[in-house]
Amino acid sequence: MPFKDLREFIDRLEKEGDIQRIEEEVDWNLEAGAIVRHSNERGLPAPFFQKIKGYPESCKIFGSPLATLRRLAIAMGMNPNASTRELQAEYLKAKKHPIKPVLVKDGPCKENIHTGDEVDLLEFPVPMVHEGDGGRFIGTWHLDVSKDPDSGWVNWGMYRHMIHNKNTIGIVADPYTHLGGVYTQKYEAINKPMEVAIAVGPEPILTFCATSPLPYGVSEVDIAGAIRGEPVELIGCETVDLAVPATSEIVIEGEMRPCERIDEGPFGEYTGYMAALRYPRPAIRVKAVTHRNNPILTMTSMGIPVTDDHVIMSVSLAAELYELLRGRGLPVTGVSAFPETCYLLVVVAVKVPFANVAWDIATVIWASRCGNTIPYIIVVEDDTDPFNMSDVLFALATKCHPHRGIHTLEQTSAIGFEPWADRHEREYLIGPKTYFDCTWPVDWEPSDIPKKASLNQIYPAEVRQKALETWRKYGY
Ligand SMILES: Cc1cc2nc3c(=O)[nH]c(=O)nc-3n(C[C@H](O)[C@H](O)[C@H](O)COP(=O)(O)O)c2cc1C
Ligand SMILES: [Mn+2]
Repeated sequence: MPFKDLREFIDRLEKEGDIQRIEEEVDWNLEAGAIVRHSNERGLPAPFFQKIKGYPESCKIFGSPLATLRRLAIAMGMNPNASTRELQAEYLKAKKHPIKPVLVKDGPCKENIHTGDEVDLLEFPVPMVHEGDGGRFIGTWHLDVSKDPDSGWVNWGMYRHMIHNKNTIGIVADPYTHLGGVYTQKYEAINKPMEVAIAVGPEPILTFCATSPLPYGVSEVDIAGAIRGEPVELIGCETVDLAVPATSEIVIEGEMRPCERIDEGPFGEYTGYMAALRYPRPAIRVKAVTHRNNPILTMTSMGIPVTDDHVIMSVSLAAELYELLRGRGLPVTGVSAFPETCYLLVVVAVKVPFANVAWDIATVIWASRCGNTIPYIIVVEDDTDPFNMSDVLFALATKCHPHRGIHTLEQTSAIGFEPWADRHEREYLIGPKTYFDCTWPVDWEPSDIPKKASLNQIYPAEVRQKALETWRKYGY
């Protein structure tokens, strides 16, 4: 049975012992962010703040819903101990059987409705997440709904929202994202505002799908339905022609005016640093806010691994790349994006079919919507388990030629968040990309390839068998 809403998910985590209720009063100003951060850095249960300084007891904050693989597995309705590879397989399976949402007339997100002058986003205990952030961020765990003006295609994504004032928020939807692309290339081109609806605190798997790098034209809500095994219930908005999950905790409706830019950021980011500049970025003028009684504001405290986005991308992004490469006929056997590498690095394992297959893999990834932001790719042979970091480091150190095995393209598109980027690169979103080829060259003689000195490869089967039996005799 899928979760009906965030609250049912919280109840389940409570049963699993994976929530820390915090009854003491906590300050929205940095303190909540610091506690969530601590839970991320130690892999601890998700903090659930019951009392926020200066706010009524009815307002609560829930931090890092999916910051561990275990919580993501639970959200997907899987065995809590499922592996990354298993979650990837489940995600890819669901994608084959999309389930369209249904529209309902009533839902808890309409329990309170504020429009026009009544809108005040600071009625919620919006956190100042990190010291040095450009402001308080109401959107660090939510989903954004928008529509293509030509085809009517509805897109979900997650793009951060900083508060400018009580009814204006920022949005960072990079040009390569669907919302960012549709806004600049379609709405601004015809000088029309773009409507946006933001659902804060929907059922967690909906947020997971919103952040998945699904291709253009695919509606994330259909994939969410597939993972749930039941359609998502949507409800129409009050002031925009969009629909949101009916059980969302808080819904923000508004529009992005063409060509409007307001200084936004900085913010502690998924790369583990506060690297991108404060910069004029698009904004959303809020027309209505609706919310449940006793609303739960969801938040993350982005930064060094492991946070929600690192866990999510180790499943969805890596699975998308796997499917993409397989779809191009490349005999890839696994793709991993270790949470520790902030999805700036992916590892691809392949049964080498021809010389320099690593080049094909890298170019397919870099030319794709979901892979153009990944500056590092490690290509290993299928005898290396791409999900085992020790195996990957061993392959990198022993099979990648320090000169011929490392290939760099100097001037490519970039995201401006890379901690190593200089000021010019950050401002113009330019940067290098590198792939590491950890495969034995196809043009080597078989006798030139060193034999691996492992138990499995360098001993005759009977000697290996005997060695194992000897150990077993000693009780190992
Ligand atoms: C917690 C979290 C925060 C994110 N914040 C942003 C953001 O501020 N800007 C952005 O462009 N992408 C952000 N992303 C990544 C996008 O959600 C992701 O690229 C998604 O695929 C975008 O949807 P789209 O492909 O439909 O455009 C974030 C992801 C997560 C998990
Ligand atoms: Mn999309």
